[in-house]
Amino acid sequence: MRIDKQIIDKHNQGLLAKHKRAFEYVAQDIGGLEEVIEKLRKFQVGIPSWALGTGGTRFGRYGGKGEPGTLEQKIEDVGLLHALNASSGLISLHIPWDIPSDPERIKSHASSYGLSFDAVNSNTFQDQKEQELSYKFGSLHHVDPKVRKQAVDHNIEVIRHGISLGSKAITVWLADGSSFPGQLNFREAFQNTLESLQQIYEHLPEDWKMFIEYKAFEPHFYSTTIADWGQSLLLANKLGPKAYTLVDLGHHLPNANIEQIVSLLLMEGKLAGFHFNDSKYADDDLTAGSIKPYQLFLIFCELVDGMDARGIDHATGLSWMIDASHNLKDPLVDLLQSVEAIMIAYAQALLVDRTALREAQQKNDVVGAQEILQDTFRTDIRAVVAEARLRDGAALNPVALFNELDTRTKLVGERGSDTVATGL
Ligand code: AFD
Ligand code: MN
Ligand code: MN
Repeated sequence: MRIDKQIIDKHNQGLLAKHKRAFEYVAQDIGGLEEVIEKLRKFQVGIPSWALGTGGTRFGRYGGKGEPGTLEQKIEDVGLLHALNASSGLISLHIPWDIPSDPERIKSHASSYGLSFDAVNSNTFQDQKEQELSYKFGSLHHVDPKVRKQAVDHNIEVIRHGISLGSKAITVWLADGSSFPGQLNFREAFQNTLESLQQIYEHLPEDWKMFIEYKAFEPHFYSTTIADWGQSLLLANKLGPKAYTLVDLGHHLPNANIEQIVSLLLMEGKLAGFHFNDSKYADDDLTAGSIKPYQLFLIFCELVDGMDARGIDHATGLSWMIDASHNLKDPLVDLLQSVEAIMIAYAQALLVDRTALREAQQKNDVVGAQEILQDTFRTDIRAVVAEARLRDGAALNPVALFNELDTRTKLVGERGSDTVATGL
């Protein structure tokens, strides 16, 4: 389903007067908005192919309707998001759920929607039908070298698929861990993982990166072999300059200070980027910014500060992906909400007076520093984010237009109501 430009223009015409009032109201007190808007227009969020369908929990799944059942349809859905918000220009594939049978055709299908391919994701957390050896007791950390080799070969295959689509990174998330004391020798598990990752690393093209994603717990509940940023960074440093640490916001123990982790990984030049989502308790994979928007803002404050300190291009220097899975809302609406929350946090972080903040810090002016951040966070700059969309011919209110067009009904009309997207 493609959205015609004149439909978007008509939607915007109806909202333009109100938008202009809101934008002028913000502009009267805040300078530098043109620079912020240009940065917002360049900033693209990677959409995970596995979030385009209704997710489930271990207690079941309530299937959605008109969901994408093929890679082509997943690309069409991300293209729809991108037409609405001009900020979803990347799709992150998961192999083997998204095998591109004809890469050239898939690439041109994606580019017809203005999309390119973000990191590809390997999967050694599930046994596939034709798989010879099981990952029940792990993959890259497995005690059996034959299982490790099978998992290494899968990751090399994923890199090959990524190369065929123009991707430049592979994300390795391992479910490897243990659920009982004594089950694993921790050092052996770490060493096996490192040696396996080294074998994969050797197959990375020169201009590729490996993102090593950590997760505190789940699916194992006593230990995870890459459980925190320290273990991921240790591996990344041992592997070499193409290996980085990927921060999934839901992968920390409750109340972890993620913005501090982000700041230090940036300092080390080892931050890969993010899997954005939100959570209350664990890897809840909820809409970004829906539970802890202040945390998301503080993370972006560290990002802007750290990227500028290292001269990293905000749009292309790191990988900005969503990783969420939904079972209550329309997945496409939820993704529109997530992208909006990310763009707002980024825009607000760009508007923090960092000179004044530094002065307050140097004077131990706790209240002054706090007020600088809270003041920016409490300033409604949604009109600035909307202005960036408007200038790119996208919708002033993407969710409203998605609903006005009765998009899901149209997708059911095109696909039937029983398609179920593969994925988590
Ligand atoms: C699950 C894992 C992890 C991974 C994602 C896609 O927790 O976040 O990145 O699946 O493989 O959410
Ligand atoms: Mn993730
Ligand atoms: Mn996760």
